[in-house]
Amino acid sequence: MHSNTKTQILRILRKSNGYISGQEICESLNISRTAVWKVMNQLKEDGYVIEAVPNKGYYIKEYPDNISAEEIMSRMQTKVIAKKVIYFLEVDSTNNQAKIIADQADSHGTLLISEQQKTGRGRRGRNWSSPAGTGIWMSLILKPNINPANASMLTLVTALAVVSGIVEVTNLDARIKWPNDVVVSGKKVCGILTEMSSELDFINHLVIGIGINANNKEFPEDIKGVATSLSIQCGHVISRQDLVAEIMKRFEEYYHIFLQTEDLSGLEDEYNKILVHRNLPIKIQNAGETTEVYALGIDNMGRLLVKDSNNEIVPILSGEVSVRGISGYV
Ligand code: BTX
Repeated sequence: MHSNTKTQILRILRKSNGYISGQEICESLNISRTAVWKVMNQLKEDGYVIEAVPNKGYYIKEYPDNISAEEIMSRMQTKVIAKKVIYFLEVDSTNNQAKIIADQADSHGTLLISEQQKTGRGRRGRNWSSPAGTGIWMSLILKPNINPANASMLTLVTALAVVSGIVEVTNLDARIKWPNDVVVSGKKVCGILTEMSSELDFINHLVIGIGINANNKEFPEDIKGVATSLSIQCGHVISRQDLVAEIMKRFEEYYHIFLQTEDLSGLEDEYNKILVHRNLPIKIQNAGETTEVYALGIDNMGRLLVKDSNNEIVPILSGEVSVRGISGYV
């Protein structure tokens, strides 16, 4: 059975308000009754609770906690982003897998997602804890026709999409720790790792890796102090499917706005509203030196504008420094 059929049937079932007959599904997809019946059986095996009532048809009563390619694709109403989804039960790193297929002609917008990463990576060789069945470990392939020098701003665009998605799905007060950590209650719920293959003036591809602690109940000793999950913060399990779909939808909107100017002119206000350090004193660490400054907000190039002890406004480039609140991680 082609996975497209499964995606289409899921989409039809989700859209129909109540029961939909096998006949209607056959007609709208131009497939046989047997094909529909086969997909229904597969869906049941995947954990969907489907009611089949004679003369009425099919109805999905319960959705499993499933982030399969078909489940995510059947939810997407985007034009390009995450129209194609590749799902893994286990992988080294979704960023690694994305890089392997990124040079294929039609890979732009493809989303790779895994239940577990064996060697999930953070920035600069750091480790990203990615246990099975709890989080959202995913990578998006993009091939933007922009100046490579502007590509790092897409990490900020992604952080904005993640926060908007989290707020929509959970109502939590999620914020951005510049440039690209997403925090709730002062602890990290999401990290973003953007990797690029480019020539001086041309981007071959970008891979944006997004790791979200969705339903983690606990964390390894070494990150307990800085990490939290959305479910810990909400007090209930959250739907990973809803969150992935919402983030991809937001990302497509923001990406479009970014491309119009190739900078953050159209997004900086929204970003600054959810910046955790805005108008607060912070410490910046650069090459072993720590300075206390006052964070103002980002500019249209994604630089953090800070006021130094001489009351001068200085732009800070991401990658250059590590930002810390006066008392700890945030
Ligand atoms: P980062 O370098 O900002 O953060 C890494 C640091 O965060 C680690 O050194 C550790 O202290 C802490 N940490 C590790 N795991 C977690 C966690 N689950 N929650 C909170 N804090 C943690 C951030 O790098 C970029 C992370 C990107 C992860 C995605 S997942 C999909 C894709 N594939 C992949 O290998 N990486 C990306």
